[in-house]
Amino acid sequence: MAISNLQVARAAYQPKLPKALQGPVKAVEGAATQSVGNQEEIKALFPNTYGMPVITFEAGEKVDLPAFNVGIILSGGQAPGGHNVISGLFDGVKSLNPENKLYGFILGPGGLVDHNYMEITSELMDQYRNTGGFDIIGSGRTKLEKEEQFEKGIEILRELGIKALVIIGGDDSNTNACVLAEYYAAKKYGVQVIGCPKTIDGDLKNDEIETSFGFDTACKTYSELIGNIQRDCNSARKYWHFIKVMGRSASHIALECALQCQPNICLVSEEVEAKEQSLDDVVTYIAQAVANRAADGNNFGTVVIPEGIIEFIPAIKKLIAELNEVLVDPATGEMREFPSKEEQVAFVKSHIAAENLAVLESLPADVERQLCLDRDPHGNVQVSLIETEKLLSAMVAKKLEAWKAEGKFVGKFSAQHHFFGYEGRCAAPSNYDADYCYSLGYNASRLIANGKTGYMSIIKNTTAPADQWIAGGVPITKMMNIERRNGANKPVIRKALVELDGAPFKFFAANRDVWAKETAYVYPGPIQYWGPTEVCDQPTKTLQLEQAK
Ligand code: FBP
Repeated sequence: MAISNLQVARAAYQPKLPKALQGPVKAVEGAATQSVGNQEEIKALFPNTYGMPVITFEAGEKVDLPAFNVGIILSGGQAPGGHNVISGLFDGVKSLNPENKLYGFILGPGGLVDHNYMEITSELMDQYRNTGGFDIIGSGRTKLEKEEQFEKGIEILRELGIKALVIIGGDDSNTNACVLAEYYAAKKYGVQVIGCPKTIDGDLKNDEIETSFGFDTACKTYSELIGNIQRDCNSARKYWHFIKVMGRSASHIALECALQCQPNICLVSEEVEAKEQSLDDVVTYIAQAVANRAADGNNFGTVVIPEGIIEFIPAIKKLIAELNEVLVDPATGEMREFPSKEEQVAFVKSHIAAENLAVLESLPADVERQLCLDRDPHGNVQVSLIETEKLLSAMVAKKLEAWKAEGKFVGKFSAQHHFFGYEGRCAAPSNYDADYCYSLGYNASRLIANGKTGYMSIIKNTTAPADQWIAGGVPITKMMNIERRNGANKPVIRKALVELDGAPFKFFAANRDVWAKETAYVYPGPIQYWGPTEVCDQPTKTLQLEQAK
């Protein structure tokens, strides 16, 4: 494989570990835990993995363990640092016993079910250290939820002598990891399941998980691009740039990019929902900012849009909830199948309430169609396929035309559109993600060695230098509640949305009016790997504001 000079130099980088993981560990157990909601139901569904304590690792005595093998799965969307979780796990497992082997299941959870795997050897691992992407074994979105899948899984796990399976994923994949852990524990199959918190969306976080890995690098990559656009925008002074950024539900990415770049406008879906804004309210807000800047002679600007915003506009959210019910066959609990997309749209339209149909038909044809079509395997609308940035800019243009006729707008409006998602998901991990991910993986080996199952690997205190980071594990059931999914009530990990009373949003809200009117752009530039620590090793603004004492 041909490799770049940067990759050669990065391969030599030794990621940092928390002090407790630099030698043998002992597990210190906290008090019994409870799920964040629906305690009785979650406890009944997870009798073997409910209520376990949070674990913290401290320096301990070396224990000699017999050799064992471990399996690893990358699940869902790519996130920078996935290879470092694997290298951390690889090094951790080998440090326990050099005879231990690590097997990767190919292309996500489907690899476990289909018995598609490869051994991760030291030669292979060395080619991927500190690189972006999930290409070492590939990822996939197959949902692990059925008994027959679990049984197919145990066949290959036994054949390969695998004692523990590590699943790297977001909230949906870790929910499945927990169901699998419970199933194998109930059946006394002797296979442990450990999760690792991944997603660029940043919405897998809570009291125990500070941030999901990949969020840091992805946001820095998008912020570099947004900063470059802002320079261009401020140089030519003739365009409004509508920039959609990934984040299927939560607006953490949009908010972090706004904190880094200070665009004229950043929409936050959670605020749109809380204020019960309509699509027209959102459009009016943007158009007003355009008009205000035009009045100062500034016919240019930037608008950052979270990709999930469409789902947070209350009328559309209600519509999607009904569409989700209608798309599922109640007899099987599975998505209905249709001979063609046209028939699917027609079926859906004839089965929803008149009020929701009116909302659906008020939307542009391509958005209408996307909302009626298939969900991803976890039941999510594929918002990355909806061109919200074009929808909003067209609506803003129309409003400004009307205002022009009324004499309320005296400028020019010309728009450019961008969607930043796939550009950042496989970026080479920042130093933060390189260290954080390696630590998460290494730590997972210690959870395995301590016999834990149904836990997620956690690393805390990450705004401090790495040797002060705290390593441990949190029972996945602690993060769960019951939510409606695919037409049924399901136990799921509660997604972390942007908190409107949290420090990151408050900081943004306190400054955004100035950023809207003035040209207060910040140009963060590319991620740096070598150089002053204030340039190379800073965590996200979100984390810094959340952890500011
Ligand atoms: P995960 O939650 O699996 O990490 O994926 C998140 C995400 O990157 C979203 O931001 C985006 O909407 C989605 O994946 C796109 O999915 P796909 O890669 O299947 O197009």
